Amino acid sequence: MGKNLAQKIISNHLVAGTMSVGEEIALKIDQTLTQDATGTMAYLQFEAMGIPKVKTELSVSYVDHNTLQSGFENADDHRFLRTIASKYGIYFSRPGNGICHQVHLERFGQPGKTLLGSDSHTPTGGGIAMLAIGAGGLDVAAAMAGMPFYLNMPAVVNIRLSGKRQPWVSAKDVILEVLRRLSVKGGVGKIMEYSGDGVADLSVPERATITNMGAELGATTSIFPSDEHTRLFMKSQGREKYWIPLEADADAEYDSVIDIDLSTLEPMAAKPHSPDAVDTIRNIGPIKVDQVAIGSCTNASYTDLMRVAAILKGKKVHSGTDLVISPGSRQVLEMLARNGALADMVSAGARILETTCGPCIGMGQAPSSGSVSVRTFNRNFKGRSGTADAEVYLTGPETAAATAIFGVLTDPRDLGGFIEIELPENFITDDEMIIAPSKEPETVEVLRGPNIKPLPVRKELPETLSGSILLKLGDNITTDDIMPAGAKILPLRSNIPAISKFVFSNIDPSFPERALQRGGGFIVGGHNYGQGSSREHAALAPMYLGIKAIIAKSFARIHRANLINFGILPLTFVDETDWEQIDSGDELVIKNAPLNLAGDKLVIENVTKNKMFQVKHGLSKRQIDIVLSGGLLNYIRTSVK
Ligand code: MIC
Ligand code: SF4
Repeated sequence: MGKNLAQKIISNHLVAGTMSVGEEIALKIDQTLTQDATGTMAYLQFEAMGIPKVKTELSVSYVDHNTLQSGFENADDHRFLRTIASKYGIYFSRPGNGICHQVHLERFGQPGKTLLGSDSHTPTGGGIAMLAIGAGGLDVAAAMAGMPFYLNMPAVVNIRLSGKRQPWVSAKDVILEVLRRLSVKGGVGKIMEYSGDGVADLSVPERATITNMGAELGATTSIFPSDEHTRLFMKSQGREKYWIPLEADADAEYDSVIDIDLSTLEPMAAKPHSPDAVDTIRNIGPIKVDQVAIGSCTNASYTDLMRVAAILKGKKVHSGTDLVISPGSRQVLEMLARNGALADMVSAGARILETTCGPCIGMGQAPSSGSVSVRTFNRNFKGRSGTADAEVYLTGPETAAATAIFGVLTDPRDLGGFIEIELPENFITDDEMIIAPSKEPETVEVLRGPNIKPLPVRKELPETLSGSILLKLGDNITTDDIMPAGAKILPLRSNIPAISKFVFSNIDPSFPERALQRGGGFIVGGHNYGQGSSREHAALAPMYLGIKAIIAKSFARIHRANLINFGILPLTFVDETDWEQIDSGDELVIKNAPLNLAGDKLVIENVTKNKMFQVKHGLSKRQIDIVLSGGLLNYIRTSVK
């Protein structure tokens, strides 16, 4: 039997396990990427592993998230990242060079390789047939140290594309259609593999929009074949020598199939406050829009912004609407500057921002109170924009540009004749803003600012786990709920004692103090605990506060892995009705925890209620050893060297 594309790359990188769905497998990782908001921790962790140089083929450290320098913290982090990269064999993409996923696609990605990134949108690389996966920073640090990446073998879903899109229908509409059909949980434990005649209708940047936003399905990753489009893209980046053709075998099998006829799609938007609340622009209607933001790792490629510039050319942004544009990379911005498209944007009244994440992660450009913001981004969770009562819609760049001109949500088909944009034959490929690692690493001093605090490390798992339930929560708690982001809190990503003061700050501001006073304890959650971003601070900061276990109905993939990595037990109820029987403040005891982990169930005594209940841990032997050691870092230090 033939293999599908995902199986081909997985089998080429398989270090342990077999490719049966759900089984734990280990993959060799060829390349890693980090961004600054998760990178400082990842490199502190790598440093603590005591390995002199990264063992990957390529590791790149990007600065793109924390670029508002309203205090010394972010600038200090940039300096730390630059020096530690130089010392340990890592390439450093300077602030201003662009958003990690965009730059990696342009300058480093290679079809057929594995990429592990400390950011949930790492699957962008699937646009050029990489197996690109998002993970917590510690998993990325372990990969840099040469260890394989462990995950459960995902099911592979074949999304068969047929036909051609109508004029003004964008790649964003394709992924919005997938989200509409499958929902934000529809991709959990799955790889979305695109195939069919319709693939030829999509350029590489368009494919990257689709694989990028596959993260919003909860998918492990998404991938397109490597074909003539891929070759031309690699060639235009001066990297044709890394191109290989790659596609599924003709007789490949898939776990399931979804058919999409591209010719039936029309311009769409995800409505507030979820990327799967999708409807057509026509159905939503011409609602008044106060702000339009174009950019992010989803929709800020050269072709995206060229089309935006062409729409804006000779027009003015509506008097009641603000337009902000953040190009995805310095390459994109320089191309636009040199060919005049940037002038068309500026002349139309667009506010041009840095080539960073910017408004997407709440680093500036928060909308006004109660207003409507149309964004070309990938997430519209409530409050993520920085304004709790803003209504954020996610659209393609054409809809966003048309909306900026008319001041109301506008279907780009109303603009008239379609504007064709060709990929240039050659991009400007100047990598001077990417600093190669030092040839004399022993001479490099790692510079740490006062906000960069040593990494807290947990002790071995004790015999008895006891404490009170500090917080009881319902379903779908996001990592933004656990460890909020935004311009105020993000600068503390390298300072766990300081950032831990904000754990659950939007839900229960007294949580951190209570946890510290009581010497830690337990958290109770509902289904899908920890959905959203890959930020490991949502595990690391609770660990610092002494959290011993999370008892929930179910967990999101990356967050569960992060909890294990930091020695926090992720436990699920055997009988979900027990959730109702326990309350905040109840005293719990788990006796003989290390010994009992050998079985698949643990007994928890609720001392307050004088009752017992059972929980499962679902940990593999390797994960049990990690938890027993007090986390992955201790495990690596003691067992791998
Ligand atoms: C995001 O889009 O939420 C982020 C910021 O890129 C996160 C990473 C982080 O929290 O640092 C992600 O998606 O992983
Ligand atoms: Fe940056 Fe937004 Fe992309 Fe996250 S989703 S990497 S914050 S642009």
